[in-house]
Amino acid sequence: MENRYYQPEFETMSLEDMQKLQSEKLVKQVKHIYENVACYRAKMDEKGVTPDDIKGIEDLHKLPFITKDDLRDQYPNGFLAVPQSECVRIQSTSGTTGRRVVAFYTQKDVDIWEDCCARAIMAVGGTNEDVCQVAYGYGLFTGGPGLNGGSHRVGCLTLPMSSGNTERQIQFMMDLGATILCCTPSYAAYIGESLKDRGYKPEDNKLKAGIFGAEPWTEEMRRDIEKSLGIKAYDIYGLTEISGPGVSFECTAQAGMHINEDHFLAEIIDPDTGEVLPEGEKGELVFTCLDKEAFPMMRYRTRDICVLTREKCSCGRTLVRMRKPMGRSDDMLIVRGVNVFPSQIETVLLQEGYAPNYLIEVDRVNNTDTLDVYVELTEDQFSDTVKGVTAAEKSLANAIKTMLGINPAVHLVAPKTIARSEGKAVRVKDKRKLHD
Ligand code: DLL
Repeated sequence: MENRYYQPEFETMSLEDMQKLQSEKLVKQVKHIYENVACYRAKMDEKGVTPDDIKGIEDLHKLPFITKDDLRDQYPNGFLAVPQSECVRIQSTSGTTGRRVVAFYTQKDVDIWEDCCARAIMAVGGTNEDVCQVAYGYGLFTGGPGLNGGSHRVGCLTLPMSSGNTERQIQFMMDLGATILCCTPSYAAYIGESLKDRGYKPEDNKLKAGIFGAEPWTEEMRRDIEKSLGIKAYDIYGLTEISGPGVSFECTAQAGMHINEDHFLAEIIDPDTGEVLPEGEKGELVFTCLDKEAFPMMRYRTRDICVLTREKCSCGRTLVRMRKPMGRSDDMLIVRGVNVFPSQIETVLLQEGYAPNYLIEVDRVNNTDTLDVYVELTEDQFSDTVKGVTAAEKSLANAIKTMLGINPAVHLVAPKTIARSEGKAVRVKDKRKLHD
């Protein structure tokens, strides 16, 4: 498939010019956040750094980090850097009220974000001749709105399907001849299976490419999806705090994701010491937003473990590439595209009157994530009627679904059957093999 650029002037910029541009933007951006975000100003003051100390990207390491906890402490708008009247949109991460992050956007922020998604669509060969089916969730989640905006910018006919209702997805895909599919890789795999179940062969659909992200997936899964849908499957990465999908994207070389580094400056740090690591070393990915007006993250710690490379890419883009994230340095799980913190499940158990003896098991069966929650009953709760247990399991599953937005399988087990640990409790078993 032909590789095209949406904004070649930035996508193929020389390293020297890119670094000059990044430096100019950084100097301005540090002033903007220092003047408008009290808690970041306090962090800088505490470190003894002033905006005048930042002359270019070589001084980036002097700036304090922002963590998810900082965002939680400042919920909902402590990081808002412009008057709210200048904002046109919010998006938000999944999670409990305590963990939820609300990201604000001005029109310019939305424009840049959509440009980034347009780059991703053109990088997989998208043009105004394409029919782009967006089957990421719409609403607070950034997936749907981001790819929707990118698809408009490229001029594709956009099918704003949102996720779910697979019957309807398939009907529109076939009737309108969708050529590009955007959704989570697990949903793509499910759509592939559903097509097969309905007697369709891969060549029966008009799809040529898929843009899949929001959760970790393997090369093996890529091959399965490519086979079942008869397409090329591409990765896309992003996070709500930095804008949404399109922070980085894969090109037809399928060899890592190009970071839109004219907007998002990337660093890799040692997650324990915070020290900046050289190119090629594995560590935590940190982003600084160079243009964001409303929610300008500075050295935001993503918790994603990753490697960067500046090796030349055959597509001609000079944008630095990141490998697929190789895990996280916190306990967040991503199950069917939804961010899940074990503490959320624990909160529900306690609210529902269960003891905090539980085990969360995540697996991937036929390319679909499974979430099993084993919960130990106390002696008092232990009921010998199967009916009683089944009803209690159902009710707990519903309560967890309300919290997370995804359905778990709940198993109530007899007292003292979940192994106790002598050190830190092992509450999560992630049996998915996500990396080589
Ligand atoms: O998942 C944004 C997105 C939407 C990206 C659609 C791609 C496509 P959040 O819900 O804030 O935002 O979750 C962000 O998801 O820190 C990673 O841990 C993980 N993640 C996102 N993309 C990928 C990917 C969206 N391609 C968190 N591979 C991030 C692995 C990913 N993990």
